[in-house]
Amino acid sequence: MASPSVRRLLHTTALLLSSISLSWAANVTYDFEIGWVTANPDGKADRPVIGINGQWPVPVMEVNKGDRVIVNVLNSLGNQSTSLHFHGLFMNGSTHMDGPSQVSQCAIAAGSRFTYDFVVDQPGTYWYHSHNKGQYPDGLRGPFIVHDPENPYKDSFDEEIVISVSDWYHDEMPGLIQFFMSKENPGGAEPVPESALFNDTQNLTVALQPGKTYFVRMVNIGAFAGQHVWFEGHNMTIVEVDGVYTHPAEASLIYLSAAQRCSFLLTAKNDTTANFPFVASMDTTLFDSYPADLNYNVTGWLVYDKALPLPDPALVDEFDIFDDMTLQPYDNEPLFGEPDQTVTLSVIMDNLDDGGNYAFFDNITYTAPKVPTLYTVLSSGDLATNPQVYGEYTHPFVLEKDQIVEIVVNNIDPGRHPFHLHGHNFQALWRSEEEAGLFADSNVTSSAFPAIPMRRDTLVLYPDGNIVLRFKADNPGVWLFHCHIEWHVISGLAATFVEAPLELQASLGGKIPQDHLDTCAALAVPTAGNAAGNTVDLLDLEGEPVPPKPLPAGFTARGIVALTFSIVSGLLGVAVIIWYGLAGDQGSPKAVAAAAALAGKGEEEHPHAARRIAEAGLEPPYEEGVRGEEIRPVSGGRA
Ligand SMILES: [Cu+2]
Repeated sequence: MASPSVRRLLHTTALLLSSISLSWAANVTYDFEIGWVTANPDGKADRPVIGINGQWPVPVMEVNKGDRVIVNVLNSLGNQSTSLHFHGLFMNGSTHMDGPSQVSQCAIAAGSRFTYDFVVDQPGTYWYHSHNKGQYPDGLRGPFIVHDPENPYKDSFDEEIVISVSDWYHDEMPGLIQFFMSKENPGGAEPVPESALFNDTQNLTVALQPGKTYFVRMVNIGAFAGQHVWFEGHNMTIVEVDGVYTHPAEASLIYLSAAQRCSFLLTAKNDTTANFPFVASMDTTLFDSYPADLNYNVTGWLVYDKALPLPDPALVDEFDIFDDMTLQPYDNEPLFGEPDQTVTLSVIMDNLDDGGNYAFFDNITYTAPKVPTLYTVLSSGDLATNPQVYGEYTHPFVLEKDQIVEIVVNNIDPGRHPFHLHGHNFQALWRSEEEAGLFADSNVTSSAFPAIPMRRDTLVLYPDGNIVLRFKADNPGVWLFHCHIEWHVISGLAATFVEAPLELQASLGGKIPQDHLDTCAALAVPTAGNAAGNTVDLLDLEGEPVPPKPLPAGFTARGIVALTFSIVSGLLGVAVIIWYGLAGDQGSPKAVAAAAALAGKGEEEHPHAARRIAEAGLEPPYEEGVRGEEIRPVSGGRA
C-alpha cells in the first residue's frame, strides 16, 4: 500500500497528466464556403451538388477529443438557405450551435455568414449535415471524426479508415420534396434513390497491408436507405457505435440505418494472394417501387495486390444481420432507474386536406414555428417551462434538469424508422420484433430491460413494433427527436424536447452571437416571442404556423390510400404478368431465387426486384467508366 506522501505524489502526477492532456486541446478552424458544384458520383448523371470551397465530396472533418471547433460558414448557394448540424455531438453548453433551422437557429440566408463554435468532449465517429429543408441529400453531408488519444482499443489496431455509405439521387431535393408531399403522391411513396455510394463514389478500393489491423469507421450519410454491409473473407469486430465504445462483438454483416455509425476492427489476411470485395446493399424493404435502372448495391475492394483482379461479389442467400441490441457499452453504464417522465409517441402516416401524406407522432405533424424554439426559451421568462409557448405543432416536451426521461415509440406503420435524439445518446432498453403492436399492450416489464443497455444516438424501430429508450436530462438545450429518414423529417415526424429551460436562460440568455441574429433579420424571422411570434401575450398562439387541416368528414385518408394502392397493385399485377411473358431466360429460377434472396424477400412479393437483380447481379456490379477512387488508411493506433 502506498504511503500518504507517495499517494500525494501519484495524485500530483495524475493532475499533471490531466493538465497535459487538456493542453493537447487545440482550436480547429474550418472556413466553409458552401456553394454549388457539378458532380457525377455514380457515373450516370451530372448534377448540381452542394459542395464546400468548390469541392465535392465535402471534406471529412477531423478533430481530437477536447478540441474547440470553429466553423466559419459563408452561404454562397445563391438560391437556398442552409445550416449545419453536427450529428451526435452533445453540444453541452452550446445548444445554439446544434444546427436545425427554426429549432436552435435561423437558417443561414443566402449571402450570409454564420459561425459555429463549440468544444468537442466526446470521442468517436460522427457526421455533419445540413439540417434545413431536407437539403443534405443534395450533397452537404460528410463524416466528422473525433480522434481519441485514450481510445481503449488503441493498442489493438495499426491504422484508421473512414468509409461513408450513402444512397444517391439524380434529382435535386426541392423538386423531389414537392412531388413527395403533393396530392399526386397520396400514399406518401418516398422517392427511391438511383444508386448507392461508398465515400461518394463507386468502385472504391482500400489498400490493405497483410497482417495489419484497421479501425474502420463506417458512417451512413444517406437520406433514406438503410444499408447492409459486409466484407467478403473478413469479420468485423464491432468496438464503437454512434460514438459509444462497446465491448468487442463479432459480426459478419451489419445494418446501418441513415445516420448510424459503426466502427470495427478488421484484420487483414497474412497473404496477398487475392483481393476481396465489400458490399453495401440498400434495404429495399423501405422502397415502394423499383425503378428499372436501380442498382441498389455498391461494391468496393480490399486490395492486397493491385496487379490482381477485383472479383465480383458473391450473391448472398440472406442477410444475417448483427443485432445491435446485444451490444454493451465499454463503460458498463448501468440501466437508469425508473423514469421521472415518460413520453409515449406513436408513428402514424396519414393524409391531410391538401392531399399530401404527412407523418405524425400521435395526432401532431411537426410544423416549424415562427420563432426558433431556442429563442422562445430565451424570451419567455418563467413561462419557458410551459410547453404551450412553443406551439402545438413543434410537439414540445419540457424536461426538468437531471430527470430520467423514458421515450416509448410505437410504430403504427409498416415501415422501418431510425429514430435520432439530438443532444444525447440514449440507453436502448427494448426493441420489439416486427408486428408486436403497442408497447403498452405487450407484457414486457422493466425486468426485461438489460442491466447494461446498449447506448447510441440513432436506433431502428421495426415495422409495427415498438422501442423503449431512456436518457438523463443533463444537457440544457432544445433538442429534436426525429426519424432520420429525410422524407419523414420533411413530412413531420419530429418532436421537440425543451430541456431545463430556466437553466438554459441562465447560461445562454443574452449570449446568442450577433451573426446568428443577423441571419434571422436577413430572412425576416423574429427572434423573440412564442411560436406565433407574440411577445406580449406568450400564451396567445393565434397565428402560429399550422399544418393543413384534416380531411373533411366522410373522406377517410386510409380509404383513399387503400384505393390508390389497390389500383397501383392491380396495374403492377398486369405488368408482372406481361413481364413474365416477355422475360425469357432472364427469369430463370436460379437467377430469380438468388436475386430475391439478395433483395431480402420472397420473389412473389417483388418480382421487379428479382428481375433487376437477376440482370444486375449476373453482370459486373458496377458501371464502366465510373471514377474509382483509392483510399489509403491514415496512421493511428499502435505505432
Ligand atoms: Cu421514418
